[in-house]
Amino acid sequence: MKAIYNNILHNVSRDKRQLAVLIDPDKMKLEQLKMFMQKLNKSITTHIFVGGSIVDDDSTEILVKHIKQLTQLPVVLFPGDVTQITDEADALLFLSLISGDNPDYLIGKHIQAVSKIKRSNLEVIPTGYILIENGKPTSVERVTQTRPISRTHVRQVIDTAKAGELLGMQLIYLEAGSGALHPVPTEMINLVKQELSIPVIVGGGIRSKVQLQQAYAAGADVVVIGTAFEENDSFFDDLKR
Ligand code: 1GP
Repeated sequence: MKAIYNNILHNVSRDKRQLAVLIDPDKMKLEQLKMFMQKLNKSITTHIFVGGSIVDDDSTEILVKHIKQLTQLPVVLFPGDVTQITDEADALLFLSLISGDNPDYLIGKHIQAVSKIKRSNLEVIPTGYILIENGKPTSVERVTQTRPISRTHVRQVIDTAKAGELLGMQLIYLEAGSGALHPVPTEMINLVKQELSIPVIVGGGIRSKVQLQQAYAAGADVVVIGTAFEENDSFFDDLKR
């Protein structure tokens, strides 16, 4: 069953713009969740991503259970670590950090995750994860001990994304990092999109409706926003259905 991935493909084929709201279990308090989800449900959000760089052992599972009670939208894990994989979600972005050369994040963590995945009903979506320099260091960089690709090395980003597709990955995620100073450059999104036949996810540092629209116009199939909603959930009001 590939229901969630097939739905993403279907939306891409109809030019439907997709917005994933990223909820970090380390930052979201359960007391706030109900209000947050009410606003989210009235917005153009199509997916909920759950994950973070540093998360306590059980908090992802507890959070996902609560989210599932408050929405019909698909909940997709975007895990910073194996401990964040829970069967309560619908799908898992099985991320390989292909911009870096740390074997743990290219294949090592994945091997550790196998027994957990096999026991679950999660839809697994192999995803090439590419970190792009944004003007300041990010927690992904710190945790994974890898360097992002320079914003000016566009050819390297395109070829990395293409290599991911040729390896069989089903999504490419261009990541500027949570709270990025500068989002992924629109020209870079555009050139990567032209090269690929799989969907492109873009996230990091997108804080306004204008930036969101610019990312879509450049070719992003799914845009991920976390920090802007964490800081001010009235941003959902700008993005009503
Ligand atoms: C981070 O791409 C996501 O992994 C979202 O970034 O928190 O900056 O929106 P922001």
